[in-house]
Amino acid sequence: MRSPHSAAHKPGLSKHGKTLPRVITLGGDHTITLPLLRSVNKAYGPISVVHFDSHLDTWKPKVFGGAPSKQAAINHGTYFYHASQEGLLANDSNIHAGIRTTLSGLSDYDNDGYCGFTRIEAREIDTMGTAGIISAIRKRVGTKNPVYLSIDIDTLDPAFAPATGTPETGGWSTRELRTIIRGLEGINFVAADIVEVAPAYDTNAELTTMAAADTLFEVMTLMVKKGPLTVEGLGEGEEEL
Ligand SMILES: [Mn+2]
Repeated sequence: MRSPHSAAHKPGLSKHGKTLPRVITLGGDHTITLPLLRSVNKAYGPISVVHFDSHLDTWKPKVFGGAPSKQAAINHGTYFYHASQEGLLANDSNIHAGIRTTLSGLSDYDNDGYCGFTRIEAREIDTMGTAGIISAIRKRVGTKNPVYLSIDIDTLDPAFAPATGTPETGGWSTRELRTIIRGLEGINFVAADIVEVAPAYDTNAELTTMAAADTLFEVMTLMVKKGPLTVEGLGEGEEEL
């Protein structure tokens, strides 16, 4: 019988030098990214994150939710703060895209910077265009290092993805998000998630789940086109910064 195709015997990108399979997670509450990053950390060490979201998700527990208990301090607006505190994020090589959240104050952006992130705001698509956004993300994470991709469906405008817990107006269209993700070809995405989809709140036409499924298609296509995460492929197509 033919054994399943695998590149596990080849030298890979992980810190133990193995070629590991990628993991894609679908949800649900964005807090799940914290345990996922902890697992990814065991395999790769500190990792760069490309984060599509309308919110920062780096809030300190006292700012977001009031942290009434130790357990409640970890939630879908604070998990990146905890990830940063736990040393899971690579220094200064993480980026948010699609941001348009209400802020508690300018200190939110300062704190976000301390967690190692820069930001592309949703409205910047009007001046930078999708090409400018793609270029900024590529420059930030490069094509050499392992990268984690986290996509909150609320990156999309509620017109395209209404079924989510914390919708924000003024977001990108499904076409724009798909174009931007397509532009990230060649980046070493070792794992990804697509989260905050709440099918029970969707329209009869199932707009949100359709957008999430097609976003997943784009992410999987990036990974398939890139091929296994072996060391041989490393460095090819590296851009000048
Ligand atoms: Mn989020």
